Amino acid sequence: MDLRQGIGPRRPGKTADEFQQDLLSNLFYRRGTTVESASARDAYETLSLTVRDRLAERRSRTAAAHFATNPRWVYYLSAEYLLGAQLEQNLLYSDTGDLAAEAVKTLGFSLEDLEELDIEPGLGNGGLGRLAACLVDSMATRDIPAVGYGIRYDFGIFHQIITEEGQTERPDDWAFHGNPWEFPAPDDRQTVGFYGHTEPIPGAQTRKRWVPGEIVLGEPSHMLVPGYGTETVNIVRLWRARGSEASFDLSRFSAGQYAEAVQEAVRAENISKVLYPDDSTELGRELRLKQQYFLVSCSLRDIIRRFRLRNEGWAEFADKTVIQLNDTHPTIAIAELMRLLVDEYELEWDEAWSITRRTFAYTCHTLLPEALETWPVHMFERLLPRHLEIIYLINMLFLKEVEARFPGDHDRVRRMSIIGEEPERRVRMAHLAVVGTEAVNGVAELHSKLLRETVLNDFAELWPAKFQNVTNGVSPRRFVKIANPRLSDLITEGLGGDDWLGDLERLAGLEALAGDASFLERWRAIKRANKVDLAAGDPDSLTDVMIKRFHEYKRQQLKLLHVIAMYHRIRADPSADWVPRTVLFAGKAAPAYHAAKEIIRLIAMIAARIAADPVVSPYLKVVFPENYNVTLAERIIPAADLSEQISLAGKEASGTGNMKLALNGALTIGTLDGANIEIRARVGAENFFLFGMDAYQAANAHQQGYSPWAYYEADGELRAALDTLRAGTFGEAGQRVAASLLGRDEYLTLADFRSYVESQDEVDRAWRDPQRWARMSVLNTAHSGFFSSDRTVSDYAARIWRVAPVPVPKEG
Ligand code: GL2
Repeated sequence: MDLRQGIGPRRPGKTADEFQQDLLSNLFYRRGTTVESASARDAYETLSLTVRDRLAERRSRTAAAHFATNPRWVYYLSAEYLLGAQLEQNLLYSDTGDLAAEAVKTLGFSLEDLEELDIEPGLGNGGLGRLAACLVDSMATRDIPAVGYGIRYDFGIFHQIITEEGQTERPDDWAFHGNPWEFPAPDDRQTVGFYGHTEPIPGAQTRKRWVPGEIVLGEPSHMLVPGYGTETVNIVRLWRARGSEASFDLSRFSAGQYAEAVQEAVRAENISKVLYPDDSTELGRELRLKQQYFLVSCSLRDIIRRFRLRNEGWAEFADKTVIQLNDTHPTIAIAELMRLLVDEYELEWDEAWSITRRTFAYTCHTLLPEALETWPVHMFERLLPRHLEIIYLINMLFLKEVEARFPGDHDRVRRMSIIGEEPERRVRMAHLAVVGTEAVNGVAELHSKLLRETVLNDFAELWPAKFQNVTNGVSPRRFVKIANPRLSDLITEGLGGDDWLGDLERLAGLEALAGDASFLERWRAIKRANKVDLAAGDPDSLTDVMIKRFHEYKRQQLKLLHVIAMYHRIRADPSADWVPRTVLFAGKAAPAYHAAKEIIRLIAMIAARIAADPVVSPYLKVVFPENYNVTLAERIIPAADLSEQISLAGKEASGTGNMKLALNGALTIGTLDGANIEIRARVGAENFFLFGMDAYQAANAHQQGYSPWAYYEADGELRAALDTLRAGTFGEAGQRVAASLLGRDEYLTLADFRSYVESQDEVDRAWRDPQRWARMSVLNTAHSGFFSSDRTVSDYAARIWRVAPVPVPKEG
């Protein structure tokens, strides 16, 4: 007999009265306060709980449906998640926005007041972390049983402050006031070992015993990830490191040695203390490797625990489990699963290896050689001695396979080895990731092609079928509906319904309206209103935005050279009919990346200089809103007219800001890099401002004796811009940037300058015809439906994960 029959929790109601009642109950019984004394924070927390309850009810039905189906699960392992603010999204996904707006009035607050207090968990650096957040959203939206695993960093990506001195960093204590969206799950705590040594087991061949020298606890909590327009609610499970009880030394404390008494616990907790704020390059620090193993070890044990709830034996493990590695950060999972299967569950090596290879898939997010993680063998050996032994064995067997396929090709064997020998012995995580997985994918067509042709070429020759492309995408809910409500309403009206939010290719229907003058007029008015809201500059000026991490390959320097050229042009002829522009930069630089911080300092200098210049400032304004994060992106993107995607071709794996901006009707000026190529192919070459060399030309330039000085000599406008920098007009930062450009100019900025400026002139011409611009803008939105992360997830599901949706039945 089912003991639960007929009983169950009271379900959250659907009416305004019920919502109101629940809000008050939560205020009294969970927050412990009263209407009279409720602060804004009390109201925020209470509202969040009330909304969360509605999602939790769906979560319970989701879990029941998943349990009954026993499907193949997708486990997404990622060191980063940039989830963005939660309240508005959860109101939308639970369809309680109107109820909430009414209900909170009785507490004396508006929804907008409370949204100000919402948390933004900044548990990621940039595109890679935001992609993870969009993918978990879309997995739920497409009813795919999935769990996202990550680390609950105490401090997320730093808070950026911009002054005339450039960027300074402050810690981001994102959950200082608590996080109402989070459920702690202390019962699912895991134990993780580090250091120590290995011992042979008498009679065993490959099995070994690992005796760790340090033990740390991983304590999980989860946040709910609802699907849009569906019943599914998945979770993101985040691990936080804790010392064990034994890590507190009571006798030392009693002896007054307070710091020593807690040092072991502090050491343990440091593992999840901070997100590493470097982007695309590795710091090479032991703590980071520790973080990676911590994430992997906790998550794999949790995955196995979940598997065993429903299955016996290992034969079906790979049929029930796919683990997607988000870049190389969690790649040590391949060695850890082998260790668990061989050492702890006593499987034969070959069987364990077959399971492991069929379980994992790997997404590569870069082409920059310096961003492909490697770890010194000596560090690995100290921290994870058993894993290194396992990697050696994997490597030995793998290299035998290579030798058998390419007899006598010693150079190939050396190139492909998981262990690099020069200049010091290092573990190449990308090689391990390719060897230990069933599928490897890049994140845009060009990126996947270049991976096969360059960095992973040897592997693609050995296993051509393993390599795939899955072009990135973004959530239309967060980046259109929530970020740009005005445009969303117009689109819904134009298309006669809001189905497009769950089926973004429907935006193509807007093409029919691109010739309708009154529609175009409303489209323009919305852009203008969004600019007024952003309040960054004159809403009638062309809002030209470059919003992304600061990295030399992304070439914020190139944009600055254009700004200086405009400055010179305006000064030379102040009475000409200039197109007024507001140039907006936003983004963070890794704290230790000096060249990138120099560029930020230079922007601050140029912005101040132009603002103080009465001749230039009517036409040109440079702004730099500080602390770029998901929330700020949601304000800037709807207001953008022009999207700067100007990386050197062959360097940006995909980009996702490019997609968000095009979806919101910004026109792109860009190179043939990353997903720009696919955007241009869809929106049409005539609605995209292309410039610069292609990836093949760029790859050969330095070899062919590229000389920045030749470009300096040949182009008067470029020379004048660089001379202004060299003269110190924009401070030492300007001098140093100029020196770098005239030194090696690694990212070929000067080579692309003329083509860029010509393309910008084309932008001005298009802008002078508002009707034409609006039409181009509509067509960008209309043809960007492909870039929904729902499509991305469907591609992964069909081609890599081979999983089917599991619909969750509606309530009762
Ligand atoms: C990145 C790439 O640089 C970026 O082009 C891509 O869009 C994202 C998501 O695939 O991944 N790789 C990387 O290490 N970071 C990125 O943003 N940080």
